[in-house]
Amino acid sequence: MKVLVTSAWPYVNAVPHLGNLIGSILSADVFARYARLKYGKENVVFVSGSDEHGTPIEIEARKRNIEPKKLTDQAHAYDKKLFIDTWKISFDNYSRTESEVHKEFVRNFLVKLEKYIKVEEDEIPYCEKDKLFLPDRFIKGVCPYCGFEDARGDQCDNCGRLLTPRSLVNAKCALCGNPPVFKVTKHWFFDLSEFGDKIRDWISSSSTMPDNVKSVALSWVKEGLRPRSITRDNMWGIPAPFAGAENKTIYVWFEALLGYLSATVEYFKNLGKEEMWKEFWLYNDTKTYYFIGKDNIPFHAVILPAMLMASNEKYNLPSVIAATEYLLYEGQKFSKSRKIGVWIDEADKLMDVEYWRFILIRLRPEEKDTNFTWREALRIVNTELNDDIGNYANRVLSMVKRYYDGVVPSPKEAIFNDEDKNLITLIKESPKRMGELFELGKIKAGSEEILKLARSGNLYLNNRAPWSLVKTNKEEANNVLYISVNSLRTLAIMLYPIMPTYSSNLYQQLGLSNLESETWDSAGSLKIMPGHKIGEIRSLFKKIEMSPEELMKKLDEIRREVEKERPDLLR
Ligand code: MET
Repeated sequence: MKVLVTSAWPYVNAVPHLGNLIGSILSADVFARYARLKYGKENVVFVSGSDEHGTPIEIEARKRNIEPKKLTDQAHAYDKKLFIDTWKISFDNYSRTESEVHKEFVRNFLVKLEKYIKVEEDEIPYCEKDKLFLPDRFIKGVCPYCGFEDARGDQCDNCGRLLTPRSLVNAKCALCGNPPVFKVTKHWFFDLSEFGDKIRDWISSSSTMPDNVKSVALSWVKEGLRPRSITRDNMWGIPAPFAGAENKTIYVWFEALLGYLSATVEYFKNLGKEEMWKEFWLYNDTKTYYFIGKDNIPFHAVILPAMLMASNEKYNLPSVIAATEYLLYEGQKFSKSRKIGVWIDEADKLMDVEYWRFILIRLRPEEKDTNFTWREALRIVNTELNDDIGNYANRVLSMVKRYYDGVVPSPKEAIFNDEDKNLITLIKESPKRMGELFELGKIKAGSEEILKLARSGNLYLNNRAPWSLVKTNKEEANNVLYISVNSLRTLAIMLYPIMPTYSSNLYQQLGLSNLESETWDSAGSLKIMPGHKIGEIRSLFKKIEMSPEELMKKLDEIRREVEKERPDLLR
C-alpha cells in the first residue's frame, strides 16, 4: 500500500503562526512519520510547498516597485528553512508554485479539462486610477454576511464565506482606496455543474472522510455547483494555457491545488524515477491524506475532486481530508496586524521545538475551536510530558539499573497476575488504537493513547511496588520490571511521530538504537528480551519554571529581534 500525505500549501506572503502550523503542516508531519513506520518509508510520500501567486503578492510588489518573484524567492527560502530545519518537518518535497515542473503540469492539466471549460464575459471591478482589474484581494470592502470591515473580493477572512466583488459593501481598490467601476472582460470558467452528483455519491459513501468535511461538501452540492472563473487579469501567476487567454493568468486556487500532483511528480523526477509518481496518484492501492484548516474544505472536498474527475485520468480522490477547526490565542483570533498570537519564527526561541510540537498536537482543534493559553501549554509540558511520561520512564529505568544492574530480568509468565496482564494488553493495544485514530485524521485523539499508557504504567508501578517486591518476592519484581521496561519501548515508538528526537533519546536510554528502523506493527510486542542491557539514563524532560506572564514578556523581547530579520515580504 502507498500513502500520499499532503498539507495545505502556505501562502508565502505571511509567516505562519502556530494555528496555521497545527492546522496543516505539523499534523501532516506527525501523520507522515507514523505512516513511514506503519507502511515502510518507501511507500510514503509527503509533499507540500509555497503558494506564491495571487493578488496580495502582486500588490506588495507593486507597492515596492520590484518583481514579485524577488519577494517570493526570499520568503519561500525563509519558510522552507523554518519548516525543515527548525520545526523538523519531514517533507519529501517542499516545492513551490513557481517551480517549472508545477507550471508545466498545471498548463497541461488544465487543457485536458477543455470539455468543461466555458468562455464567458464577466463584469470585473476595475480601478481607473491604477488602470487595473481588481480581482480577489485587489478589492476590499465590508462583508455582506458578517459585517467584517476588511473582507476581500473572494472570501471573508472573518466568517470564511466565499464572496464575489459585487457582493462587497463599500468596495474599494486595495491599492489606492478609490471605489471601482465594473468593466466587462472575458474569462474562462470551469463548469462544476456536472459534478454535483458525482461528488455527493463519492463523499457520502466514504467511510473514512470526517463528518465536518462531508457536511461542508454536501451543503455545497446542495446549493448547486456553478461554473467558476479560473482565469484572472493579473500579471503575477501561471499564464493561462487557453487560446485567446494569452494575457491572463490562472486563478491561484485552481493551480495551487494541482501542486499536490506536481510536487509528487517533481519529487520522483528528482530521484530519476519519472514514472513512479503514478503509483501514488493512479493506482488503486493508495490512500491520500490532506491536512488542512476548515476554511479550505470546499477547495479540497469539491473543487479538487471535480478537477480530478474532469481530467478523465482516474486519479485517486482524497481518502481522508483532515480539516481542523480554529486555534485561538488566549481567547482571541490570531491577528498579524494586532500582533495577537505566536509565529513560527518566534516560538522556537522561547521553548524547545519538540515541546511545542507536543503542545500543539495536544491542543489540535480536532472537534471544535480550541483555545491556546500559556497556562495550558505549561500544564501540558510540566504535567503530561514531564510527570506522566518523563517521570514514568525515569522510574522504570532507574529501578532496572538499581536492582538489576541495568540488565532486563527474566519474566515468569506462569505467575503473571491480572495487573501484569492488563498492562501487557494495553501495551499491545495502545499503538494499534493510536494508528486507527491517526488513519481517520484524529491526531490529538491518537496522542491520548500515549498518555493513557504512561499513566497506566505509573499506576501499575505504584500498585505493584517493585521496590518492595525485590525484597519479598523477586520473581514478581522481575515480572513487573520486565513488563514496564517493555512499555517504554512502546511509548518511545508512539512518541516518535510527535517528538522525533526525544523519543529517540528514550529509545537509546533503553539500550536500543535507530528508532526509525522500527515498525509500528511491532510497537505493541514485548521485544526487549531478558538479559538485554539498558543504556545510560538521564531525565528526559525538564519542567518549565516560568510563569505565563514571564513567557509572554520574553516573547515580546524575542519578537522585537525576529521582526528585524524577516525578509521584506514578511514584515
Ligand atoms: N494557500 C492556501 C491557504 O493557506 C492553501 C492552498 S492548498 C493548495 O489557505
